[in-house]
Amino acid sequence: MSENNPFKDRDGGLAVQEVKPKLKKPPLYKVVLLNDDFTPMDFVVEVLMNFFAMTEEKATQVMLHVHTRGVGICGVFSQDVAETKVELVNNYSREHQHPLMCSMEEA
Ligand code: TYC
Repeated sequence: MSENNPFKDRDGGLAVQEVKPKLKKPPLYKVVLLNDDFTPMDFVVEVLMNFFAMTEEKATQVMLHVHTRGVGICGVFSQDVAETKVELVNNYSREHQHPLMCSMEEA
């Protein structure tokens, strides 16, 4: 019987088109620190260690990069995590009366 024959075309003559999956990967965001002339270097190192889980050595490297180049990456995160980090760092800096600026940009 043709119904049970796997080698026989059973689409009744219809063209069948493959559909691409519509799910996109969620975007990632870089969290960055900006340089300024007033925030003490020690404070920036402390922020990088406490909010971005860096060792003192890595935090010092990143801080010096920001100090000399003007901007540097603290890490790459999902939107929710990046927004939370930016908020926590900026609140912490304001609480300590430092102008340190943390922001995010799409990776
Ligand atoms: N430029 C600051 C100073 O000389 C140090 C500093 C580094 C400030 C990194 C902000 O994101 C920063 N004290």
